[in-house]
Amino acid sequence: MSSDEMYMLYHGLMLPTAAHSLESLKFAQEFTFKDDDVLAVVYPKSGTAWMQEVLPLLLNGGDLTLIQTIPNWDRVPWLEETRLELVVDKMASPRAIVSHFPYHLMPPSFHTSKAKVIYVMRNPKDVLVSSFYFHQMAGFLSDPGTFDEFMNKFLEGRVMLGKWTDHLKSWKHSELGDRIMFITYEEMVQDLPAALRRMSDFLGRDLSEETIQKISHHCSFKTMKSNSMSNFSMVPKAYLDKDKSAFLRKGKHDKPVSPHPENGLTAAAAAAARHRSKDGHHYQ
Ligand code: PPS
Repeated sequence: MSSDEMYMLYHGLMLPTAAHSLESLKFAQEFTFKDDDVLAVVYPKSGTAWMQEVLPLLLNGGDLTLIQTIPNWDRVPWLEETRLELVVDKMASPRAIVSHFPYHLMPPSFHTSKAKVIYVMRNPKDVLVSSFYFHQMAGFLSDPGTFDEFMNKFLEGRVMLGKWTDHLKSWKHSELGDRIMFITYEEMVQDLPAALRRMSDFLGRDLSEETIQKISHHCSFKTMKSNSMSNFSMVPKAYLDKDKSAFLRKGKHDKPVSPHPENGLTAAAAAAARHRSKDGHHYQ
């Protein structure tokens, strides 16, 4: 596939054609949100797969059935991607859905529903590094080039789903009020049980400490890495080449960063520069 064929432009955003089509985008625009749906919005490489593990467990009292029997892309599908149309009729309520979309691309029914939103932010330096490795392993994404080249593309927003800052700013929307909760990837890494408690409170779930600990165990990096329904091991090598990188690669963070978009971007550039060795080939 040539790099021209790898992406489509949708409202100015680059989307990989491997997972998006005109039909899937139309389906997303016509999608009917229900009041008890839960939407996790995550800029790419910021914890989407993690939320695909967390949400079914939080919404089902720690029941492991979904995470052990259904691949993450079908158990918590992306709003904008092709799988949603194929699985939506089989999804039991309360449904969990993920999206990489900015706020202004949400369908009309999202605005009239009471569906709750959890927005996951990650230190953009780590997003950049994670994305760089992901572009090396993903046969359906363009070659990232050198780290410097990729960093420039990332900072200018010439990457899938556009600029990190634009994405975050779009969701800092006053219309959302208390329908939205912001959480950081770093918070989840530092104290997952506390992050799970905060999310379960937001979602109105009354979970015992035992259940929180159970969910935390099943959502740990180590457990997810060995769950074939969550580690992308079923994806053919032509799409994700695990010899080049793992999907669950490091699962760490550098240090907490201010969620303020401008601060975050400056931190991204500075920290990325720190992590480049002199030959430009050794990254975190
Ligand atoms: S994607 O392709 O946009 O859907 O990627 P996404 O799932 O958003 O992000 C992938 C990164 O999330 C890390 N991850 C985790 N970190 C810690 N704990 C758990 N349980 C976990 N699950 C996923 C994953 O390792 C990727 O980060 P990096 O830094 O590359 O390891």
